[in-house]
Order: sequence, then C-alpha cells, then structure tokens
Amino acid sequence: MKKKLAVLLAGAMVMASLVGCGGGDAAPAETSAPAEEAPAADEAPAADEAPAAEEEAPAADEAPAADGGTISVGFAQVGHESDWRAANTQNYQDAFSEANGYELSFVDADNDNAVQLEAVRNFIQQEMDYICIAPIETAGWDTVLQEAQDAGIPVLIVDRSVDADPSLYTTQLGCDMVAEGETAGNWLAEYLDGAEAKILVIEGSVGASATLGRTEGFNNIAAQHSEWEILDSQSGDFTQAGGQEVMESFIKSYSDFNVVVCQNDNEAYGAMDAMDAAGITYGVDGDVIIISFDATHDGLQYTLDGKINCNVECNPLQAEFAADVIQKLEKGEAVDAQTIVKDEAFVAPGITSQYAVTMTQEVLDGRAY
Ligand code: GZL
Ligand code: ZN
Repeated sequence: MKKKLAVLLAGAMVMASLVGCGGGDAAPAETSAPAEEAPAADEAPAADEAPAAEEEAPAADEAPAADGGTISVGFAQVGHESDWRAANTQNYQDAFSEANGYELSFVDADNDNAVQLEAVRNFIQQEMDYICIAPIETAGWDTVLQEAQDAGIPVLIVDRSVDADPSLYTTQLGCDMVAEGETAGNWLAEYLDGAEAKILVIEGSVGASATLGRTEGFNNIAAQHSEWEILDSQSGDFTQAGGQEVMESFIKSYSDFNVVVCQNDNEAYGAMDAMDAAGITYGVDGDVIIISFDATHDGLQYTLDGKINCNVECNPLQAEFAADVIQKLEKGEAVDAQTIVKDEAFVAPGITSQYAVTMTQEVLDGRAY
C-alpha cells in the first residue's frame, strides 16, 4: 500500500511535468545507456519510511517484504523470435534481479497478441508496482492501458511503441526505427552512387513498430531515387525461418534483383541460406547487396566477413533505462515521456561511409552483445 500511494503521487507529477512542457510533447531525451543505475540495496526505498496511513493493518501475508524495498515489475516480452530479443530479455533479467531490489514477473508472449494482453491483465490483477510492455503490435492497447492506469500501476512501453493516447502510459523507450530505416537508405544511396537498384525487402513482424518504422524510413529515402525500384516487400516475422521462406519465394518470382533489405539479422541468415541454395552470390564480392538490422554479434561477424554489406544497429541493452525510470518514480521524481536509445550502423571492410563504422575485429570484440 505504501508503494502504491507513492507511485500514484509520482504519476501525478509525471502528468504535471508533461503538461508543464506543452502537454506531452516534451522533446525526447537523446541518451545512451545510463551507467548501471539499478539501485544498490541501500538505494531502494528506505524500509523505515513511515508507511502511508492505512484504513486497516495489512493482513499478515500482505505485510510489505522484510526489506520493504522489493519492487515488483511485470514484463510482457514480445517473444523469443530473434537473437536481438534474447539479448534484450537477458538484459532485463539481469537488471531487474532480486539482488537489485526487484521481483520480476516475466512473460514471453511468443509473438501472440492475445497472450501478451492476458499477461498484462494478470499483472494488474497481481497488483504489480510497475508493468513493462514490449508490444508485439502497435494497435489494440488503449483498453488495457486504461485498466492499468485505473489500477494506479505505471506502465513503461519498452523497445517498441504503441498507437495509444500517451497519457495512458508513463514513458516510452527504445530505438528510433524510422531513423534506422533512413540510415539504411542513405547508406545504400552512398554505396550505389547513382547506380540502379532492384530491391527486395524482407519485413519484420506485421504491425510491429520496428517493421513500420524501418519500412517508412527506408521508403523515405527510396522516394528520392527514381533509379531504385522496390520489387516486393513481405514479412519474414523477424525469424530465420521466415527470412528463408520469403527469400525462396522471391527467388522464384524475381531474377534481376541486386539488393535485399532484411529487417533483422535472423531474417538475413535465412535469406543467405536461400541464396546459397540457389547459387546466388551476395555481400561485397557477390551480385546481391545485403542490408540487415540489429547488429547482433553474429550479424556483425557476417558483416566483418563481407557477407552483409551494411548492418544497422538497434541496441537491445535497454533495461537500465527502464530501471532508471522506475527509480525516479519511486523517489517521486518526474521522468521523460520518451527516451530514444542511440544506435549506429556498421559496414563491411573495404567500405567507408559517412553513415556507418567500417567493421574490424576490434569493433566486433568490443561489442557488448
Ligand atoms: C527492435 C526489435 C526488433 C528487432 C528484432 O527494437 O523490436 O524485434 O529488430 C526483434 O530482432 O524481433
Ligand atoms: Zn539516386
């Protein structure tokens, strides 16, 4: 009960600070991952804080945890579709550990919207202190976000974004997917230098903000190049199997393509398998340019090996941002309505670019995931 009251007050402050700077259009904070700010035990809310006045003493089993500081967090994760997702999940489990003062309830929604919505409703029932949602799709969130708000539980929208009234959730944090798509397009224009392009796109999961953003960003640049033609664009669902399946169907339908844009590394691995099977060469020494997203370790190994020409990063190590928001709310401090996680891009050896870092073994060895 103590925590709930404190959070309610903080929530009010968040709304106040948003209204103060123009009603929620606070410029998003550009930031890179904060130093590990998860609270040391002594930073968690002091157990000796006078508990808020309560109508009745909590039943024995409702007494706050012995240390008084454990913060319960429900996390409804997209699924386990990609290496990026695995790194993101591990990062949350590491950051929201018991040692850091948290009790994490984690649900892997396996890319199923109904499962994800049910997980959030269960978190509300269980009266979590906070709920984090990495939304599979942007649509369909208003009702359950209203339910969480009515229950006084702050919601953090993480990794991806939702098509919902921003006043229904406390903050959104993640990468700028449109910018990632534009980086890919700008790099391609620089690399082609006016040459023609016949482009196939293997999109991410249908309705995901990562898919919508990367597609929009890339198309913003493609629209500037009449010498480019996007032959087709299909969803590979961010998986290797999906990437292979879509690439196999593309190979059956198109014979003159010279660029394949894969909206994540796992789709790129599947596309490479399909092109290998069809005897199609790719990469810096091949006939087909591959652009990928995520810049996971294996994706950057392929980039270092010259198999992927350009790999646009989306940093999965975002849990520290979420912990930072929760710690601020615990202290009744205002939080940013949006935090954009910075990312960069990488290109194969031999390529120099104003938009990307040229891969070397040291760059690969220095990666955190
Ligand atoms: C991007 C993230 C995407 C990754 C995929 O922030 O939502 O989802 O690009 C993952 O690997 O499936
Ligand atoms: Zn052009």
